[in-house]
Amino acid sequence: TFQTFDWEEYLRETKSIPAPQSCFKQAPSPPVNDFKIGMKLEALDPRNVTSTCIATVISVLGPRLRLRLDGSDNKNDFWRLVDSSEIHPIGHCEKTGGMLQPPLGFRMNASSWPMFLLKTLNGAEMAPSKIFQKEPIGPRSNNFQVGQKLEAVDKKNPQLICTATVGAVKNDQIHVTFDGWRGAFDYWCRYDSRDIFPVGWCAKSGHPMQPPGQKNNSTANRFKLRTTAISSNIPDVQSPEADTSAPPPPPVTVHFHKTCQGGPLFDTAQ
Ligand code: MLZ
Repeated sequence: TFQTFDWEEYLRETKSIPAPQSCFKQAPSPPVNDFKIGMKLEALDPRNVTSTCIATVISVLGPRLRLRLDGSDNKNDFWRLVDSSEIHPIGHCEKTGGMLQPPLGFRMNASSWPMFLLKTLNGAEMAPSKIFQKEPIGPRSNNFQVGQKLEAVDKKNPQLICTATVGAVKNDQIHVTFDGWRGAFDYWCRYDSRDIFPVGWCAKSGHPMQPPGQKNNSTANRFKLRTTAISSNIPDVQSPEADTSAPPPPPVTVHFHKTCQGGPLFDTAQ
C-alpha cells in the first residue's frame, strides 16, 4: 500500500520515542468501520451533551464518522470513532428511558420537533446495532511522558490526524503540540481522550495522516519535500528559507493598536 509518512525514519531523525499503546484509550487494533453514508444513529449533541439527538453519517474516514445532527445546519458537523460511547443505534435512548431532543440551534420552531422527528426517521436507513463497537477501557492513570510522539486530531481541522509530541504532562492532562506548526493548534486534553492515538494508528486503520508542518522543523521540512515529490507530479514549490540564490525580502514592520486582534493570518499565540 501507498505510504505517505515514514514514522520509523522520522523517529530516528528526531531521536524521539513513541508513547506506548498502553497510554491510550484506543483498541490495540483499530475497529472496522461498516457504517455507510446516509445511515442514521443516535448521538450526544456535542454542544449540549445532556441531550441525545438523531445524527446522519455524512462521510467516513478510517474508523471515524463525520456526523451531522438532523435539524441542525451543516456548520456544526463533528467526528466520532465507531467505538465511541457517545453514539448508539436508534432506539437506545428510548430503551433507557430517555427522549430524543432537537439539536442546539434546531432550525425550526420547537413546536415542530415531534413532526420533524417522525419525518426524519420515516424510511431512513438506520445503522444496525452490530456495527457499533464497545468503547475500549482506558488506562487507569496518566502514563504519558514529555517528548513522546503520538498521532492527534487537530481540533481546528478535526478531519485531520497529525504528527504530535507530548509537550507537558500535568495531573490527568497532557499538552498536545503539533510538530512543525505554530502553537495556535496546541491543546490540553485528558490522558484518556479519544482524540489521541499511538504512532502507527493511521497507517493501521487506513486513516490519512498529516506529516509534520514546516515551521522551525528542518527534519519535517525534508519529510514534507520527500512526500510531496513522491505523491504528485506537480513540481515542488521552493520554500523561501530553502532558496539561497534570491536575496531575503526586506523586513516589514506592522503596527497594531493595543486592542486590535491580528485576524486569522497573524498568530498572536506565539
Ligand atoms: N490549512 C491549514 C491546515 C493546518 C493544519 C495544522 N495541523 C496541526 C493551515 O495551513 O492553517
